Amino acid sequence: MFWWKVGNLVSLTIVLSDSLSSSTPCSRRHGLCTAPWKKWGGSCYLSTQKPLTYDDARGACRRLGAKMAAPRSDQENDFLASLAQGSDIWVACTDRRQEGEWECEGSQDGQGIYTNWKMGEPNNAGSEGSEDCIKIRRVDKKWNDIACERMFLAVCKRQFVGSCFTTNNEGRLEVDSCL
Ligand SMILES: [Ca+2]
Ligand SMILES: [Ca+2]
Repeated sequence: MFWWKVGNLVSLTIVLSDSLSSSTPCSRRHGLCTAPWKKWGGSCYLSTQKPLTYDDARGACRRLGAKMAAPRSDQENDFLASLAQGSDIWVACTDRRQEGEWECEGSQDGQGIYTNWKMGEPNNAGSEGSEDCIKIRRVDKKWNDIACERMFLAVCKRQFVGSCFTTNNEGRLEVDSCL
């Protein structure tokens, strides 16, 4: 029985190795998010353990091999809020470079970004003098621009450990899939 199992493992390994050189496009995207990272969409997400300033949160995510998350849809915005467990959280966008021109992690110049501003925001107000970073408000998941020196949780986002492979309708790996 033991050798039978090993034999199957070897043949599976061969199939996977063969597939590495395949250029077949993946029909479905799969991947692994190792605990405690949570899988959503095509990425893995993890909240910081404690509130941090905007820059410290960015650094914390980088040290994890990730980037601070900037949601690109209502669905992703809600998902980030759910990970923060009732806390306010940073959005990886800033208008430090040019007041009023928001640049987000992963966005490219000239492209529109997803936003979810609370009515009346962004207002660049606040007692600190300027508000050049963004938090998601825990009460309604809307955005407010706020001083970058404040401290909130952040959600880090990174790609799957594996990339993708193709499965059939029964969930079985297909021979011509790619990794
Ligand atoms: Ca500002
Ligand atoms: Ca504000």
